[in-house]
Amino acid sequence: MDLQEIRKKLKKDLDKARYEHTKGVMYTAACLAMAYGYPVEKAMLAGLLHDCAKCLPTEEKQKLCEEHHILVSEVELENPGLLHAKAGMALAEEKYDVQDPEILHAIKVHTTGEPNMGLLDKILYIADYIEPGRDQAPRLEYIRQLAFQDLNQCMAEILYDTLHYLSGRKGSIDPATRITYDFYMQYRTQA
Ligand code: DGI
Ligand code: FE
Ligand code: FE
Repeated sequence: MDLQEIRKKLKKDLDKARYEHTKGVMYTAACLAMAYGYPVEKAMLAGLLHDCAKCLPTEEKQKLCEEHHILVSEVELENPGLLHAKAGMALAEEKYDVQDPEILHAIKVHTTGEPNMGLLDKILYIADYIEPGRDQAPRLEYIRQLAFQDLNQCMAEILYDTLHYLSGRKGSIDPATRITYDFYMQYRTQA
């Protein structure tokens, strides 16, 4: 399946806003891939598919994970907003015929991150946060610049702001998000 064919299918799976966000992530991932010497087409594919399961009902996301023998944590069951990452990996493989392990892994960890992420993992995580359609996060201008200067420091700052944001909302924070921050905080230069 080429990018064009995937885009056509995806448009039916996502609502309009999510499809617009998806295009933003795809092109932003392409830019970061250019800046850091990662294959551009692979980055675009990851960006295109990262939220492919986002608009499915919770039960279908759970079913996808079950069928693909993906372990789902308690926190993911209680906060179904988290489940679309793992379910997305399953759907990317099943429906969009993606076999590349780097792409599948980047989709899997795009919401919480994990310690010691690979280059594509970081490109996707950061692109998701900074794509041009985003306008809610604090310090976006700073974080967007950092994205093209230092990926690890950028990860640290995004995770810091994300934990801060999540702690002010109800619902539990996924331990994976904290563990990821604990790893990346060594790259923070500000106190
Ligand atoms: O799918 P997107 O909206 O593009 O972005 P995303 O995959 O980063 O998901 C963001 C959503 O996930 C947002 O509603 C907050 C939620 N989220 C991210 N980290 C955590 C979290 N929710 C909980 N409960 N715990 C987390 O650690
Ligand atoms: Fe997402
Ligand atoms: Fe997203």
